[in-house]
Amino acid sequence: MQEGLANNGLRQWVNEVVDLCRPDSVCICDGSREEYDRLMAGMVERGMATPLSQRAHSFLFRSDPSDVARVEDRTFIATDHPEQAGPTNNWVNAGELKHTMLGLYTGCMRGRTLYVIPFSMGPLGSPMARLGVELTDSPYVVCSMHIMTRVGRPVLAALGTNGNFIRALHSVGAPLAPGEADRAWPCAPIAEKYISHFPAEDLIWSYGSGYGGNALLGKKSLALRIASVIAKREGWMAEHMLLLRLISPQGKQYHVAGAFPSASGKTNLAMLIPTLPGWQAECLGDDIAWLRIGADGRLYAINPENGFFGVAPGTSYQSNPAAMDTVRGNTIFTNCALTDDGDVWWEGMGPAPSHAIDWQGRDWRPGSGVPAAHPNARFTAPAAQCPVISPDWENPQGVPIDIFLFGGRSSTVVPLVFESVGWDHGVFLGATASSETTAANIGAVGQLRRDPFAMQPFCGYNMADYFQHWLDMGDRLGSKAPRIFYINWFRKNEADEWLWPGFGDNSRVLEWMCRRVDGEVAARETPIGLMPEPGDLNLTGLDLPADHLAALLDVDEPAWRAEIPDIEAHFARFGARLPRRLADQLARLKERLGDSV
Ligand code: OXD
Ligand code: MN
Repeated sequence: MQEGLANNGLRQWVNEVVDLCRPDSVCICDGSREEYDRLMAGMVERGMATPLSQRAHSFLFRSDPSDVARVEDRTFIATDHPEQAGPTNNWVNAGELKHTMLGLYTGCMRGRTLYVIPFSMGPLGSPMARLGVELTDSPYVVCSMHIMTRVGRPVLAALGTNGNFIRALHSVGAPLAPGEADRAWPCAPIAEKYISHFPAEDLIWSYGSGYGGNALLGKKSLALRIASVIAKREGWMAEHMLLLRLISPQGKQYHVAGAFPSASGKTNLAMLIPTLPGWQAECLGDDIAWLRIGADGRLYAINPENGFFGVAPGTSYQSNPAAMDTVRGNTIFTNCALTDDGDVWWEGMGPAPSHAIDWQGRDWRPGSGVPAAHPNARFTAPAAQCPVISPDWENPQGVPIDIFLFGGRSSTVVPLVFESVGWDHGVFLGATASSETTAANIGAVGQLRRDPFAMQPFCGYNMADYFQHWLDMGDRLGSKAPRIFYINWFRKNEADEWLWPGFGDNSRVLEWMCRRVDGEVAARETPIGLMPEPGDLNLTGLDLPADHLAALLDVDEPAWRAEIPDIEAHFARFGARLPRRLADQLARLKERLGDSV
């Protein structure tokens, strides 16, 4: 009996889970540094974590090779009827899935400790924050949740005796027989992994994986899948978006919320260091935004997270100096390579070491033909350590959004930037966004897929109803709605070279958007939307070949016409549930492209 827990609902739930999962002991997490240090020391002692001598208070973990990324195929939205989950989700009947998972959970924590992690998504006390409790048998999850959310005693205090919270149950799915030695990364085989969501009960059940996106249940499961359902019900928005503040040379602030698919440069853009003289940027969040309409009718956003769970490969002092400084200490690294002098290394970080231990614990040398770090290797680091974090990143009221960005990785067709002609057109751009797939999910990499609003893996209900929710929010926001832009930093030419330098130079494109918001610059009307004239982008100090600029701002009409059947097929998946206003937008695009309707 968990008598130490004052919250009645929590005490009862923990008792039920103890009866089901049969852990050897229960630990109620207080969120203290002492707790973090104790759990880490235990993991080091058991050979699960390696302390890094070159980074203060930092540790390297190597996962099981089957447990390196989110598993979309094993991620479920469980409801009574398939239409509630819609065609973009894996639907399972809620009752049947519970039956299967109860079987798996029975006795699954034998030989382990059950940790009770009370956590808050959003700054405690913010009207937009939500409380949750994760029950897990993984100390790696506890330490990661310390970084990624606000955990422990203050949350228990906020829960009081009868406060509500979202329930999130997690097990690595690897019970230990008496005397059996643990593995460095316990988990269940792929076919037994279940990342399950029961939106009718605001309930999350995750089994068999220790990987962040599957196991840190405050993040994708709560703050996106379950929160998206709550947000629809309550009239706000839970989005897969970075949050960024831009400050002009005159000191004017603009707030940007941007939706991009996993591993497509969101963290780099969130920590942008502008190359445009006089401009500054501050990071407010790199992955998730919760947005609601404020008393003044504008849309306000908070970042519900407390840390960054970023993709390490490709991160360098050139691509993202702020991220590199963020991870200098107090960081958990997963599936990076270990250098001989006790540091981490990954592809794209800088010169390769002459020898390292790769992410699978094997000797590695440059030229060995395999990457030293897994392509989805991650760092988990406190947001407060980011040198460009905004002083307002924990503002309980959030920040007012001026600009929405959608985009993806497209090496062809999609130009550098275009603006929607209005809200409905903007929703159409979000709804038809596409991108090349990355290593953030287990599956094929580099294949083009529609990823509406970058929410394909994260929308907890029928995506057609989610589109309608966007339209409804626009109706409520009216003239105070943010402007919507579509961007693509990833365009290549025939020689497979990037056309746009990206990173800090992306500030040049953002500056054009700020001038559009202020009504300072006209835009060229094209069939796909409003675009800058080449001379409208401030390219001072940038050596961009004229043919690159021309290609970046070109609308290849035949190529866009060729996209239409794919958009039609994408929309057809939603049948009669697709909002009429989006079908109208498609008809107008066809008209503008000179295609018969
Ligand atoms: C992430 C993801 O980890 O989107 O943020 O996969
Ligand atoms: Mn993400």
